[in-house]
Amino acid sequence: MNRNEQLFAAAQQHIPGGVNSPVRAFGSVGGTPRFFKKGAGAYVWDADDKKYIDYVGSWGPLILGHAHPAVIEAVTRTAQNGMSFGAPTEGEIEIADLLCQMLPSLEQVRLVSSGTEATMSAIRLARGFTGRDKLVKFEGCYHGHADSLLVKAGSGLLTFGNPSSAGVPAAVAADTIVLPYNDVAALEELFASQGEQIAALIVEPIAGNMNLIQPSKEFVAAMRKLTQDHGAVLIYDEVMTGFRVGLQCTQGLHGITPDLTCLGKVVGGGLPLAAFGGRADIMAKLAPLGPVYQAGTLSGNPLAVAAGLVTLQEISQPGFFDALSTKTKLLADGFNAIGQGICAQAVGGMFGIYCSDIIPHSYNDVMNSDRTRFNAFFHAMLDQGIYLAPSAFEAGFVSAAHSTADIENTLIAAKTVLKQI
Ligand code: KE4
Repeated sequence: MNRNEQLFAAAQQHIPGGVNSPVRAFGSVGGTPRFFKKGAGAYVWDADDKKYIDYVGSWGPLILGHAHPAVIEAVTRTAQNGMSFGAPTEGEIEIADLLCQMLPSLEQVRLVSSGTEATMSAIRLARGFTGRDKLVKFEGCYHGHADSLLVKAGSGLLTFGNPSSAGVPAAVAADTIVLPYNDVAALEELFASQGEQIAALIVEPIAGNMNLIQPSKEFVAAMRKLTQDHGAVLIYDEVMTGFRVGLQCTQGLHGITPDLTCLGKVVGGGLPLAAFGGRADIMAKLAPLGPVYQAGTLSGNPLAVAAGLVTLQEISQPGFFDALSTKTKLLADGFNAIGQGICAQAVGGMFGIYCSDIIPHSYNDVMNSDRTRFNAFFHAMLDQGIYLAPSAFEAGFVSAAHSTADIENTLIAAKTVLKQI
């Protein structure tokens, strides 16, 4: 047994499936998950000292790359003065002001510790604000693991073929209405019949949890118009796309002002920090001001705030996203040039690779991709020292630390393996 195999066996002794988040378990691609012991820039090293070019980046947060010196310095310096107070700190004001300055739709923002907390809280807030119960989500979208969202969800649920989780009471699931992503007619029909009962529509404005799927312009416009017309809250779940696809997130690309936005991943720079925010009149319903309760022991944690502040400042530097987008597009274009049953697309610093002849536009398109070929491709690339997301239903991420040479070496590896599998 190599070290990864030894550790995986040991991990399963007291950790269910040997992992603390299911998608890490290599369940759909098979084989032994890699236990990483070091990350630096674009690279990670596993327990057997094998080096990889990393295109997962902790599932999106590490837009600067692993162990960025400025992030490490800020976290280390902050830790010298204490880890957590359970009381307000100045840093929380600084990052709240910065987020509201960077994202015009944010009039107020509340910090939490995970994307799940952000979406769960935003939905409760929308229900409290409207006095309604119904929630609209889309098949294949994943918004974290709060009960009302584990209905036909993406990410690990889709990866393991059980899009609706056990343990969610039927009464809870009954208030969640699931529609096909990019289906304008279905959206119009629903709002025509139930619009006045709908508290909120939550969407991944660019989907990344059924692999990367882009919305049509019509779909984007319909979501905003229909929620506006019927008094429902439009929640943009930008936990993955926030400050990943561009400096003003997907809402900036779409020219849409959502009522609430959920953020995570990049905003914490690799530490547990997420956020939800938006219209002041809605946020005013939150405790301690209003009747909607939401809380967290480590919310606004000083170390996570320090990591997030440095990350947001670094990505705000002139040219950051031009350089990141150029490298990510170089990767996608390179995969498309290779062909061999693979195609790809890029948006800002995220990309999708599909074992398909077409770029998917819907959940069904993704489900028709060749998962067997993807799994073979994943392992062949792993052997070549390229770490892709261990699922055909996940997006990939490039960091500022990836060099053009890294991208070119990745494409050389892909060209080699695609001839062999
Ligand atoms: P967390 O609770 O995992 O911080 O965030 C949940 C979440 C919410 N919304 C979107 C759009 C998300 O992508 C996520 C989490 N993404 C997955 C990867 N696709 C996290 C990885 C994992 O589950 O281990």
